[in-house]
Amino acid sequence: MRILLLAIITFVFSSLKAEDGYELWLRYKPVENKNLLTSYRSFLKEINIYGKSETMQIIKDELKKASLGMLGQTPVFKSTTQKTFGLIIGSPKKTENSNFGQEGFAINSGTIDGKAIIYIYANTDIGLLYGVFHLIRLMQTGQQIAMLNIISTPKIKLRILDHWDNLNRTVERGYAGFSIWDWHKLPDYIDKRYIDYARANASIGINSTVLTNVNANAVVLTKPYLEKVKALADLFRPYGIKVYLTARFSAPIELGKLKTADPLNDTVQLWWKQKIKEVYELIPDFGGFLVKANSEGQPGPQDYNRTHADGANMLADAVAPFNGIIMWRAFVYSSSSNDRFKQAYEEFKPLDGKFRKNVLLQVKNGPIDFQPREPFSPLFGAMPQTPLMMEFQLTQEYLGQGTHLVFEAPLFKEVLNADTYSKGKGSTVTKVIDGSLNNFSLSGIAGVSNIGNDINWCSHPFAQANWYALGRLCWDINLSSAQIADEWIRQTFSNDPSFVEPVKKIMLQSRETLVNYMTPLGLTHIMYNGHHYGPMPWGNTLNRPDWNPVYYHKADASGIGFDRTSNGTNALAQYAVEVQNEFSDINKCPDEFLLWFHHASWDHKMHSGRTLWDELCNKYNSGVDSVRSFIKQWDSLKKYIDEDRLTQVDQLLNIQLKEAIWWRNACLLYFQTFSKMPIPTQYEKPDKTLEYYQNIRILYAPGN
Ligand code: GCV
Repeated sequence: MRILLLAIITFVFSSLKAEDGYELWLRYKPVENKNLLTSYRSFLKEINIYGKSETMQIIKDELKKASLGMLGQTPVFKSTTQKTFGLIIGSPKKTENSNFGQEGFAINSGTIDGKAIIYIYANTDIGLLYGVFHLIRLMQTGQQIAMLNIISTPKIKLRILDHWDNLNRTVERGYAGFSIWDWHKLPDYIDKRYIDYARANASIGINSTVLTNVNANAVVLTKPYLEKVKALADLFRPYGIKVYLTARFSAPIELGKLKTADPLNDTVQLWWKQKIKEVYELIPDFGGFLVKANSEGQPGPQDYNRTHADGANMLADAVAPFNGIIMWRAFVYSSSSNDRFKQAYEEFKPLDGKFRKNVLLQVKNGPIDFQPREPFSPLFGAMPQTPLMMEFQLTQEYLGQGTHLVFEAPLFKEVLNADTYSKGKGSTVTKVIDGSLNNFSLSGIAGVSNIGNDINWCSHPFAQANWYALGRLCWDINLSSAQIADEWIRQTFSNDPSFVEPVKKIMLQSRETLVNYMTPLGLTHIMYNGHHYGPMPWGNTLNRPDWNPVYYHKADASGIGFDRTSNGTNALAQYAVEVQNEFSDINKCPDEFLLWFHHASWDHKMHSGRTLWDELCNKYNSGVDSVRSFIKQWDSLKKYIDEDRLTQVDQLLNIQLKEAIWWRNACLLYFQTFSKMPIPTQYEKPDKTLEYYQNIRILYAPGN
C-alpha cells in the first residue's frame, strides 16, 4: 500500500515539471477543464489578423504560443478578406472609436450561424496587443470567453517602471542580481531578456520605463550611451513601451564643461535644449526625464537659489517641442527641518501651479520613505493645480528585501483608497492620481522596479506578483488586491481552487504580517542604517538625527511614538481638517497609525483593551505566528507545485520566520528597557539577550 502511495506521489511530482520562474505569469500551460478547452479551441482555431506591423507580428507570435501551449493546437492564420469566423483582430474599416482612446480595446464574442466568433477592436495596434493579452489572460485564469462584451481602457496614462539601475550594472536597492541592462554589450548585443521584459510589461499594460537610477549618472547622456538607449527604445516600441532616462542636474557642468547648472542661465538652457534635441534625433518618441534634485546629495536648482519649479520648468521647456514630459520627484529632506515628515510639503506646496503643463510631480506614497505602513503623503491633498503621480516601491527595501513574501497590493490600495478630503468627502488619493479630482489629463503611477538578472527576474518567486500588481492596478485602479492575487496565482501556479484560495489568503495577509513583526502600531524606520536589513531600533550613531532610528520612535520612560499633533511638530496640520480629526485624538487614532502621530504612554489603553506595551507584544508575536502558519500552509500544498518553486519558497519562508523572530526579539527587548514591563506569559520569550542582537553585524547586505 505504502509503495503504491509513494508511486502515486512520485507520479504527481514528476508531472509537475520543475520551473525556474523565467516565464513569469506567461506560462501558457495546458487547459485542464475539458469544456473550457473545447470552447477555447473553437474560438481560436482560425485567426484573422487585419493589418501588418511589428506589433501585429508580435500579436501573431503570442497567439501562436498561447494556443499551442494552452490548447495544443496551432491556429490557422488568415488575413483580411477571407470568410471570417474564429478570432478576428482589428477591423477591415478602421474607424476611430472614442471609447477606446489610444490604448483601450473592445472584445466581443458569440456565434454566427453556429460558428464561434470573437472580435478584438482598438484604435491602435498597441490597443489590439493589450486586447489580445486580455483574452489570453481570461483563458489562463479559466474564464468563459463565449459571450464577451468588454470595453477596457487604462485608468492611468503613464504606467511606469523606475529602474534604480546604475551603468555599472549594480542596482540600488536591488535584490535580484545585477541590472538586466547590459550597457557594456549594448547596442550590438541584444539580450533575449529585453524582449521578454517588454512582452511581460505589455501583458500587464506597463507602457513606460525609466532605465536609469534617480541617483543619476550624466554619462548616460553621452552619444555612445544614447546609442545604447536607442537600441532598447527600438526594441520596446512595438510593445507600446517608451523609454525615459534620469537627468543629472549638473550634467551641463560635467558633460558640457559649463561653470554652472543654474536653470535660469541662458547657456545652461541652451545646453539642455541641444542635448535634448540630440536625444530626440535618435529616439523620436523618447518619453522624457525623471529627476531627483536637491535630495540626498543630488545636485539641483536650489544649489543656485532657484526653486524646484525653476529646475523642472527649464527641462520641461526643452522637451516640450518633442512632446516630452518631466517627472520631478518630491522626495526631499534635509537636516534643518524639525520633522522629516513635513519637508516635502513645506518645499512643494508653495510651488503649486508654478510648474509647466508637461511636468508631473512624483510623490512617494508616504511622507517618509516606503515604510511597511505610512499614512498617505499630505502632498496628495495639497496641490490641486499640479498633476501628481504616485511612486510606489516594488523592490522591498524596507519590506524584507529579497527573502520575505510580501504582496504589496494591499499597501498600494490602502494609500489609493485614503481620503484626502481636499475637495470634500470622497477626494481619494486615487482620484488625485488618476487626474479626475483636479481635472488633469496627464496621470501616472511609477513602481521602483524589483527586476534583476536572476533567472526568475525578481529573486523571490512571489516578488513577481508585485510587478504584476503594479501593471494591473495602473490599468484598472479599482481592481481589488484579491482579484489581482487571484489572477496572478492562477497564471503563475495553478487554477485549482484548492491551491488558489489558501495561497491567496497567504498573499493577502502577508503585508500586515510583515508590519506586525517589523513596525507595528505605527513604528517606522527602525531598520539598520545604510542597507536597511534587519532591526536596529537602538541606532543612534549617525550625525544627522533623521538618519537614526531613535529619531523615529522616540521611546523613553514615558512612552513611545512621534508626537505630530499640535503639541508636537504639528505635521498633522498638513492634512485636511477631517484627516486631522481622524488622527489627532490619541484615544481615537486608529491603532495602526498611533505611533506615527502620538507619543503614547506604555500603559495607554488600546482599542483591544490591552495596554500599549501588551499590544506591542501581541503584534510582534502574531507576526511571527502568521509566518509559521504560512510555512504550514505552503507545505500542505506540495502536490500542486513543482519541486523547484516549492523548495525555493519553502526555504525563503523559513528565512522569513528566522528574521521575523529576530525582529520581534530585538525590538521587544530593546523597547522593554524603557517600558520596564514584562512580556505577558502567553507569548514566547526571546531566547537571546538584547546585547546579542545589538552585536549582529550584516556587512554585505545586497542593494546597498
Ligand atoms: C535612490 C531611499 C533609499 C535610497 C533611494 C532614495 C530615493 O532613501 O534608501 O536608496 O535612492 O530613497 O528614493 O531617492
